[in-house]
Amino acid sequence: MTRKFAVALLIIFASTPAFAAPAAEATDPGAPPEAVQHWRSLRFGMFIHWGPVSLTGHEIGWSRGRQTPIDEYDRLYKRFNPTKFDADAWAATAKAAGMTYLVITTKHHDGFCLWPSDVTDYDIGETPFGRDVLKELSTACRASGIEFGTYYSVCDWHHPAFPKGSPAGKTTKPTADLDAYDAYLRAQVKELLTRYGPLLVLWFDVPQVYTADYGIPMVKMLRGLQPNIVVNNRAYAARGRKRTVGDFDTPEQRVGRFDRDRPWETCMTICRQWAWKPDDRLKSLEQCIHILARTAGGDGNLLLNVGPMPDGRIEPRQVDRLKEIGQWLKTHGESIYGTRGGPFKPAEWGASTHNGSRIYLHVLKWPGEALRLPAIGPRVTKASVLGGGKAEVEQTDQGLVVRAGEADRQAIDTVIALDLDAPAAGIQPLP
Ligand code: FHN
Repeated sequence: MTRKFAVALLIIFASTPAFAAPAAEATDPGAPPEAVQHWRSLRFGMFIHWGPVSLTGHEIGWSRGRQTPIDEYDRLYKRFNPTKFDADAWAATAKAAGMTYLVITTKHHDGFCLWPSDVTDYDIGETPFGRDVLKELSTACRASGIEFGTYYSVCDWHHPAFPKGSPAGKTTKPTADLDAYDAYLRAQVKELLTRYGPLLVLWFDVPQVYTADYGIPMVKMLRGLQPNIVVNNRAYAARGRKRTVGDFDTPEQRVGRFDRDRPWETCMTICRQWAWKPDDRLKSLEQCIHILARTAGGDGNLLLNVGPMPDGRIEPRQVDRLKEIGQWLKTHGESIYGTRGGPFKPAEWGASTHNGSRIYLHVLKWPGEALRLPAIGPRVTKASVLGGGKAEVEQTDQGLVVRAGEADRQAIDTVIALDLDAPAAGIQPLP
C-alpha cells in the first residue's frame, strides 16, 4: 500500500460520522478589513488556467467527457511534460503587464493537481515533468514582487467521492461520499496553505453540492491557517439567495456593477477560452484597457486570464498584448492602482476613479466637443491629461464641463486628472 493510499484511507475513515467535522457554525468571520482593502488596492491580477488538458487545446474540465473521452482525458497527465515552463518568465510577464497579483488553477474541475499532493497520485508529481509548479511559481512571484494566490475547484469531477462527475458535472457518481470528499478537500487546502507561503487569496470555484454545512467550517479552518487570506464567494453553495459568501463577489466575463460596499473582482479571459486554445480570438489592447478602466471605475479588481501552452510557455502574442497593457499602465497606473471607484458612475462616455483629492476621468468615448458631468461639492483647482496634454474644466453649481483638444485626446483612454480642494472620497456616487 503506497503512503498516499494509506493517507487517503486514513482521511476517509477519519471522515466517518463518528469523526465527522463539527456541525456547521452559523457564520464565516471574513477576512480582516485591512486585508480586503490591501487586496482591493492591487486592482489588476493575472489569472492562469493550466494543466494537462492544454495538450488537447480544449477547455479545462468542461471538455472531459465531451470533446475528449473521459479515459483519454484522465491519461493526459502521463504525457504532460511542459519542458519550457519557466516560472520566472511567467512572473516577469505579469510584472511587465502591470499586474500586481497572480492566481493559478491548482486543481480545476478535472481533479488534476499542479502540486505533489499527499492525498492523491493524480498530480504533477506523477507526470514526466514531475516538478512542483506551485513551489516554483510562488517563489518566482515573490521574487518579482507579484502577490501569489491559488484557485481551487470545489467540485471534482474525477474524484470518486465527489457526487457530481463529467460531462459538465451533470452525472452522479455511485461512489459519492461528501464527508469523505470534504476530508480530501480540507487536506488539500491545508497543503496549499502550509507549503507555499502567505497566499493573497484562495479562489474557490463551482461548489455544486458542497453546501455551507461543509463550507463554513472549512473556510474557518483555512482562515485559522492564514488569517489575512482573502476568500472569494464560491467556497460553498450558499443557503438562500441573500446569503453572501466569502470576502468578495466574482462577476465573470463581464464588468461588474458599480458597488463600493461589497468588494468584487471581474474575472475575464484575454482570449475566449480559459485554457489554451490554438488560434483563439485575442482581445484588442483597446478592449483590455476599457475593461480595466470600467472595472476600476466600478470599484472592482480585474483578474485577466491567460491559458499557457502545453510546452509551458504563455503564447507570445498574449505576452505582447500584456506588455502593451503594462506600457499603458506605466503612464496611467496612478488612475488604477490604489484608487476607489467613482464618484461619477460608469457611463457611455467612460468611468472615473479617485484617490485622495484627485479624481481621474477615463474618457473612453467623447460625447462631442465637451464632457458634461453633474456638480460636485469640492472645487476643481487643476485639470490635466495623464501622460501629457491640456484639459479645461468649467465648474458651476450646475456641474462640470470638461474639454480637451483633439491633440490632447488619447486614442484609447483620455485620462483627465482633476485636482480638488477636498478629498474625493467625500463625494457621494453620482449618476
Ligand atoms: O467552470 C469554471 C470555468 O472553467 C472557469 O474556471 C471560470 C473562472 O471563473 N469558473 C467556472 C465557470 O464559472
